Amino acid sequence: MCEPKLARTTNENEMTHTRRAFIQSGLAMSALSFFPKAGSAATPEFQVMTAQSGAVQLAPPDYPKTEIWGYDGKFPGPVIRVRQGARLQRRLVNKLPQATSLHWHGVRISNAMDGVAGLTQDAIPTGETFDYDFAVPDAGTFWFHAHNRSVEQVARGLYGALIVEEPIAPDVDRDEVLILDDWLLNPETAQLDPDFEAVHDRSHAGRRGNFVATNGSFNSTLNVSQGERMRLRLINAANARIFVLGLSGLKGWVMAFDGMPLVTPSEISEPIILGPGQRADLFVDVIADEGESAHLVRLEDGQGFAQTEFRVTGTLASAVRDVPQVLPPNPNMDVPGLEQARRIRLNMEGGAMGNLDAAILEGERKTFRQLVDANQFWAFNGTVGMTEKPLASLSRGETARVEIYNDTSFPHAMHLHGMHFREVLEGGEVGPLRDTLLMFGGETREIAFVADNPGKWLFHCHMLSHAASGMMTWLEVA
Ligand SMILES: [Cu+2]
Repeated sequence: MCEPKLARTTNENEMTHTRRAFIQSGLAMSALSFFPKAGSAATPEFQVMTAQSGAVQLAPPDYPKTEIWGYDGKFPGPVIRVRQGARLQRRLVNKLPQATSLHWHGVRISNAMDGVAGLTQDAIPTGETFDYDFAVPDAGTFWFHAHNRSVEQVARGLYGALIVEEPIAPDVDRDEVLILDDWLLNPETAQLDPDFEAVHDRSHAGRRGNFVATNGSFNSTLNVSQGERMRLRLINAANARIFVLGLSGLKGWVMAFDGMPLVTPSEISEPIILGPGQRADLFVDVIADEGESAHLVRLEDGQGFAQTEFRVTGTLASAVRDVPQVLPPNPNMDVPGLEQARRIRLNMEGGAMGNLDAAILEGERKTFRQLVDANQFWAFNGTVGMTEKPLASLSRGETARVEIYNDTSFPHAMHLHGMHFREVLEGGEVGPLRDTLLMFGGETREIAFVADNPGKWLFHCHMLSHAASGMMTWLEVA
């Protein structure tokens, strides 16, 4: 696909949220709270969000618009910003031609609001609504996306960023949400490839796009000043693409992964790898000179591509700034009790070039050849897809350790709903608190978490073609 210059489109995602604007909006909100609206104790009025089709100019202007599905028909979807601890209420109206549901990825939410069709709620039929209503316990970068026929609905654009603000705004000059995605577009028509169940995608690395974008823009560009400190909220919303990212003209620190602050900011000296569903919060200082450009660089096949360009059009401060203060921790970030923890084993099997000879599909043993005929390719512990019984039934408050063996030839991004986990590293150390673990072929890794959130929690590969063809299980906490 050719790449002529496309004028930068403005959208909600590219709005600058300065420290001053944030403080002002905070003041306005606290002033308002002295004057409650009459009748506010009555049935809450949910803000409506409508899942519907739309058309956006994704490809360069000489191509037609791309038909998408989006929240309120838009892409990128709305950026929802709320304060930590706030209650979030949205009435989802389904105007899609198929049933849907809405998952709040990474939010340690009550189970009934988790939005997993078939596990925590029924899919919302066309023309119907569902009220999502929950408190947001953690500050950080989260996102929301469809969770029924995800492999199609997320690929069509049904997602958006959920930003939960810390009580005291961190010391940055601006705050930018950068949603990274790839689209599989027909190079003639710029329309989405409608084969969401392609055998090759399901059996190999998932549905990968030929058109990579940030916030829906293939030439995402922001004007910045030298010396500016930006918070970049990176969200990998792709069905299967692993983003490997570097910086040029920027000095940066990773402040948080998957919404959860790191204990110490880690200066970025090597590429940041984000699997599908994963997020990273970076603080970056613009060090490129005025008149030059800095970049968020996508590294691929030994080459660098501009994922987002930062044009340096002014100078804010020439002095080098101090290492940023850590972000305040969220509640309940510890994972104690590793020694006595319940041990669970998860073998990931299948796929092309794999070792799976046979597995259980819908209660019956099938050969790999029979699985292929059913367009199913992956198994967890010898079973394809969801089972009647959970992978484990945990007591509330219990610590669990899951040892995961990726006995396949492909990477997988394992996402646990409802609770974050820490990786158990060699020597008993633990890694950062996360909700999605990217695992490469042949690896054995172990995660640990406190089962403190009751309910039925999905545990699946976030490469959505893999989830649709076998890589899904669940845990019960009671
Ligand atoms: Cu996978």
